[in-house]
Amino acid sequence: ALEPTRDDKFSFGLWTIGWEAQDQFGSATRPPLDVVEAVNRLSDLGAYGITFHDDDLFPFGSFPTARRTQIKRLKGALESTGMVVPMVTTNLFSHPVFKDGGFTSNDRDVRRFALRKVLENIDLAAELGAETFVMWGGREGSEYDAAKDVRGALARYREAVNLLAGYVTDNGYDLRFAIEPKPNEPRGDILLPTVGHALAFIETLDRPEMFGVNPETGHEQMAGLNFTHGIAQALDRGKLFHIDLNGQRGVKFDQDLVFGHGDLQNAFSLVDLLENGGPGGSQAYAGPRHFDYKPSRTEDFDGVWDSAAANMRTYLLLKERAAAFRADPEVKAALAISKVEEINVPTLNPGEGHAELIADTSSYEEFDADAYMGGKGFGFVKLQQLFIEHLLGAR
Ligand code: 3MF
Ligand code: MG
Ligand code: MG
Ligand code: MG
Repeated sequence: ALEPTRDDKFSFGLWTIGWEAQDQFGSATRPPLDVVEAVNRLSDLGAYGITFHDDDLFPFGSFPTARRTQIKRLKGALESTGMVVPMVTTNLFSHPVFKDGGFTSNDRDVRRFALRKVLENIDLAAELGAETFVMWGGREGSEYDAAKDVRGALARYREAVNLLAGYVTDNGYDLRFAIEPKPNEPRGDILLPTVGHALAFIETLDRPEMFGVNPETGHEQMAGLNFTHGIAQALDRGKLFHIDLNGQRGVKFDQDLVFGHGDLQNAFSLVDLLENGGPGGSQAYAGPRHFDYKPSRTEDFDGVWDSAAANMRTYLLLKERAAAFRADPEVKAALAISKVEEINVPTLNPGEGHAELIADTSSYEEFDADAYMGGKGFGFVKLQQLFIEHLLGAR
């Protein structure tokens, strides 16, 4: 069960394993990776999908013939391996033209160019049978408050994505959009910084049903937020369209470590939620388990493939541990003492409104709040210790 199979739906960005490892302070430490090699190696490791930005496949500004050549090579590799492209995304952040953003650049000409680049890429996503179109607005933001009219920028963001949804609808494409929040980096502050911000924005769109989120582990954790909580809130709204799994250790730059190599406890609760958080303990999320990580700059190509395999193995280990946690009678007893399931019992009786609640003197007048002083505790720490022991493989 620790051997990845296609059914596990593991996918990787071409930009992850293909990262040449140039960073703010140093040049590349690895040569480029060809897309055909990437598909073949990932397939051998047990992944089912590969994703990419337009510019990962063919350089910015490529002529149509060069584009077609690369698309053909990718398609050939997909055919020979059985790999799929579940998601496509657009690079609106690398080229100098996007230095102040794409959809929300102060420069209107840039905004129109960005829209055209995305429209072209949507055609490619549809051609390859992708289900999800991710939008990470890494350059949509600012460093200086006076330099960006945030309300105007949000209006332009809305205008842009409304146009894109209309394009998908008019062309009859079977494609949904997933907005990827991030609080900062590369901009000082990025618009739609967290899952919650993105969910609120989606409700303001013309076709909100076509939009969900693509949360990334490290992006929420960079803001000191609980990734599992963010995912749970997205699931609550039926908005978890896609996910970027990786590792992050605390509030600092976007580390993009292997999944589980950051906050391991949060990774465990996340896998438990995805795998067992549906109705009656069923799977809560059926989409790709997509890794958006960076093989560390210290690694050679063996290290790249070891790290790719590590993402999947860690996920499967945590899935196995989560199943054991859920099956343990002691855990079940601890969950009952902690009243974890009682949160699913509505607070009001069937048909009860405020008048009936006020009429129920047992809820207030006769309720003994003081009994909670020194009274029974919730036993959360004992439950947490069981969680840790299962995570450690000690039970
Ligand atoms: C940056 C990211 C992005 C997005 C990608 C997919 C380059 O921190 O996470 O990766 O995931 O653009 O939309
Ligand atoms: Mg990221
Ligand atoms: Mg990241
Ligand atoms: Mg990402």
